Amino acid sequence: MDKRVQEFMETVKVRNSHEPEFLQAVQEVAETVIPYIYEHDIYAGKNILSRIVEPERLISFRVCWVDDDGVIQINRGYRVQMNSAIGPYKGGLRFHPTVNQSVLKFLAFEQVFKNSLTTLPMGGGKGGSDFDPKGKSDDEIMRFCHAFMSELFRHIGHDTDVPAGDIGVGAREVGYLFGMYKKLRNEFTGVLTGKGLSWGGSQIRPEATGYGAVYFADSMLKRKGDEIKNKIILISGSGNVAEYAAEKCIQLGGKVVTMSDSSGYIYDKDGINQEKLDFIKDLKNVKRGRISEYVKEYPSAVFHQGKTPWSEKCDMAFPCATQNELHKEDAETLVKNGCICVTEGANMPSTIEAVTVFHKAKILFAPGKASNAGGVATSGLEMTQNALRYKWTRMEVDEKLKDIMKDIHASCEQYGAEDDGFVNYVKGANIAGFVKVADAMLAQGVI
Ligand code: NDP
Ligand code: 2IT
Repeated sequence: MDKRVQEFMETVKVRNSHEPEFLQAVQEVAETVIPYIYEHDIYAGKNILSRIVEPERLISFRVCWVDDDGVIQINRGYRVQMNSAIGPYKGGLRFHPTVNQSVLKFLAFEQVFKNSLTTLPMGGGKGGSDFDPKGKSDDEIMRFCHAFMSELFRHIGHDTDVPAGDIGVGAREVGYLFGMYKKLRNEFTGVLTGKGLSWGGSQIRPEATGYGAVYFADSMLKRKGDEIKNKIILISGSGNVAEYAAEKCIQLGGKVVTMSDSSGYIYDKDGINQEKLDFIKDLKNVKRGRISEYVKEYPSAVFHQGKTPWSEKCDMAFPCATQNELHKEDAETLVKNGCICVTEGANMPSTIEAVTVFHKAKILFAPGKASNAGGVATSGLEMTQNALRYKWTRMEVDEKLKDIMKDIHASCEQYGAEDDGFVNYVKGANIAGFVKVADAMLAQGVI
């Protein structure tokens, strides 16, 4: 590791020693941004990155609610308001038992760079709870969401901080959260994104992260004169991002052979077509079932319990489940099996060692902060429509999303292209995201 990066990381480690995910996300950015800072005098002596790694505000609160058996449950809620240099804090809420301060700080940190890349005026934030939605009744979900918002409402607002969904938070949860916010504040504003279409939501927001990731992969392939048509594709996850990444791959003629959840993955040698994907959407979003049930409906498919899909042969891979789900050995297997393109739909699904393998092999690799930015970008478009009290058509929003993903790809190329024509998308995304935020911070002074 570069000595300057090492020194910087030592100081960050002292302050955040029990936060491995946060340290991982910071290291990945520091490795590319610190050399850039040293090459550009305007950042000298300003401690910009040291300021960016410190949240502007970190809120932690108790959430009490009563379950269906009348038992009082206690969870922990958080909101990390990381950086507001270029706009109000913006980022999702995650409900998952693994949520803690480290996970939310890593996500909020990534969000700062991602939101900067979208070209829209959004700062970075993230929040959530260690609440586990699995197995909870609809009433319990509602009571939890209402209890969570009964504290969060004090800290957010359409010009202050605008949350949205993430793992465990989809349209249903956003509805309950919005309802309580509206009641407590007595105002109908765009304080959350991912709302339903009839009450302020945007067309394409549910699809945007998955579609956007595929648009980004398409740009990477096109640059090399290639396309998604006929490619064999591995997808992990079967939630919001995975479902719509699969849908767009299918529409563009790709053959998606895997999807997964935390219990394992299904392999369908015939490919998951739109009809099979509709079955998965209904299974996961309406019936709230498990991906293993796919093989009962389609017996030619196989379920691999407790495994991730990366050992299957493919041309392209989209990790769309969670952080650190793709390790060094998985990356080596993917490369050995001929995979030419890995596009992150999830946030930080590949470990630092896995990314090094992709870079050494010089295959196309898109980090989540670039390739999954379509979701928050479309949230930004939802905020604009709410502010205008106006609605764009499905086609209009999709066109804007495509343009934004092309712009993000171009920014990555601008800062990440190497002499031999290879694009280091990690370097490109980090530096392009950093420059906009850092310049705004310099303009605003020491605050
Ligand atoms: P969902 O809750 O809709 O789906 C999550 C999926 O990932 C499920 O299939 C879930 O399986 C699986 N998963 C979750 N945790 C684990 C785990 N620890 N190990 C294995 N599988 C796991 O979430 P999203 O699709 O919204 O989010 C997926 C990823 O995409 C996350 O990294 C999120 O931060 C990122 N992202 C989301 C955006 C959005 O707009 N929603 C935008 C940008 C990024 P199971 O049901 O078994 O838990
Ligand atoms: O990680 C992410 O970018 C999200 N979960 C979406 C955030 C948003 O505000 O739409």
